[in-house]
This record gives sequence, C-alpha cells and structure tokens, in this order.
Amino acid sequence: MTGSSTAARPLYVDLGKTGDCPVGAAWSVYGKGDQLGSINLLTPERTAAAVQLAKKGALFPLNWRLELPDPALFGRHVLKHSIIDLDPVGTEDIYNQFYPQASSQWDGLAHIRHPVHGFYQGRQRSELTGLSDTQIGIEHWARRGIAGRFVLADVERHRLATGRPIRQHDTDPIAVGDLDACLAWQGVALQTGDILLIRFGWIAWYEQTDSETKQHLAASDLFPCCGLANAEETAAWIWNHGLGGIAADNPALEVQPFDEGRPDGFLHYRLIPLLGMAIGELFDLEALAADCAADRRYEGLLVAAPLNKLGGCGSPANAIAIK
Ligand code: UVW
Repeated sequence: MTGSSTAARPLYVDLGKTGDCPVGAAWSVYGKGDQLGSINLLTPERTAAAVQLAKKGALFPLNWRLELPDPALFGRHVLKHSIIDLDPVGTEDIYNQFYPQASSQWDGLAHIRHPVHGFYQGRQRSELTGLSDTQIGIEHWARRGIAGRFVLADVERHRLATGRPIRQHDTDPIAVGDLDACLAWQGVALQTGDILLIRFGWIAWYEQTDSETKQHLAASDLFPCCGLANAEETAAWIWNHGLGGIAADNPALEVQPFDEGRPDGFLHYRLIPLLGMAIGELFDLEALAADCAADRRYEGLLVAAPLNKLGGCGSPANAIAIK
C-alpha cells in the first residue's frame, strides 16, 4: 500500500482541485504510484470487523459458471475446456479461449483507459507490459486479497415491492435515489470500506430467457440493459460513501447502451481510471439475495481471490459471501 487509507477523505466535489490530477480523479488520495485504488480501504480493522458479521456460517459462492453467459458478450468467447488423460494416474484440465472477464469478474485498474486522461494514476498503455515492470495489474489485488463487509442492495426486490419492476432488457437507469431507497427499505446503512453488491435480477432474467434473445445480446455490444445510471451523481455517491468495491449481477454494472466515444458517455471512465474503483460484474447474487430476504440481514463478510496474474486487466470473481 502506498498511501493512507484512514486519513480524512476528500469529498467527490473536491477531487482534483489540488495536486496534479484531473478533476474527478482520486489519484492523490492513496498516494502517487498507488496500485490498489479503492481496495486500500479494506484495512485490517475493517476486515476484522467484517469477520464478526459471519454469524451463521452460511456460504454463498457468487461465481456464475465460467461458461456463462453463452454465447459470450462483448465479442468474447465461451471458455473451451478439455480434460486430458494423465495415464495411468488420472486427468487434468486445459482451458483454451479463456477470457477471465467473460463471466463473474473483477474489472482491474488496467481494464479501462479514460479517453483524455489515460489509465488510473495517468498510466499509459506502454506501462501495462504484463512483465515485471507492469503497472496497476490485478496481481496487486491478488496478493493483498479482498476481504471486507458486504452490503447487498436488492434493487430488483425493492422495485418490485414498490410497484416499479425493473425492465431488465431495456435502458432502465437506476439512480442513486433508488439505491438510497432500497437500502432504507432493507434497514441497512453503508460504512466506509464496504463492498456494495447490487442485485438488478439480470442473471435470473438471463437464465430464463430464450436462446434467440441470448444470441441477440451476444451479437450486439449496444444491447439495452438495466444498470446504474451513467451520471456524475452516481460516481459522487459511490465515492462519498467510501466504497471499497462495487459489484452487480448485470454485464456492465452501468446501464446500457453506453457511449465509449464520449468521456461522459461511460460511467466506467469515471469509476476505474479516475476513482480507482474495484468493480465487479455478473456476480451471481441469487442465493444470497434469497437468504437476505428471508432473514432481513443484508450484510456479511465478502472474500475474493482474484487471479495472481502479473499485469492482468481483470479476473474471475472467485468471490464468496459469508453470513
Ligand atoms: C464493460 O466494460 C462494459 O464490460 P467489461 O467489464 O465486461 O469489459
């Protein structure tokens, strides 16, 4: 860790007002040259407190099958798996066409480049080498480990209960007011360092949809989909709550379609290169959400082990929630 995680954090509105980073960027908050971004907020004290929330020993693996969605989205391909014989002792696997971000995943800090300001901390593509000198790779999260308090916001259940069902296969932007209302309805408050898990109900929708729709999603990068509203207000809300990470069960966390051609057309630009946020996508939150609805307890311990891959841009989620 290169910077302080417990010093008073600036408000979003003050980011980039001093120092040599762009407006809306948190590059000086965790120290120059930082490699961890929001994961800095998962301090030993916060992790130890989160461990206390694992009260009933119920485990909820949040990893969708590696081969889902099928067909894969955003031009990726479905993992090919072969089992080869190790005669006479047994077998082993070979994975081909493995896109670590095709299924439940973390977007690493090297995943997204801001069109004007470059990667997190102003890094350039030439610094993402995948070699020993590589910068902001997923190995930094892997070597530290991810463990902290999670809060689930079951936006799909809340919207249903309040007569405004989410339109999964439509451009249905979820505003911060919806998040606030959902958390208040559930009776849970966010704390600094939390990993917010947002259930839109997209995976449940996807699993019951027909194969023609699945083919259509895979064929178009611009398919409509519910998700967080693409607005500066969303980034400000996430930053000001001091989230250590934010993950959802839809393909891009944010509403689709987005417009990668404009700096303000893609929420990812504000969150990853500017704020250094750890973002998760396609987390399977179905069983966890059912349990939270049953016992009305929407918090617990989240642990995740991204792949220890030098210079990796992302990783399968490898995440488990424990209550
Ligand atoms: C987007 O960036 C939209 O998705 P992914 O993180 O899967 O690349």
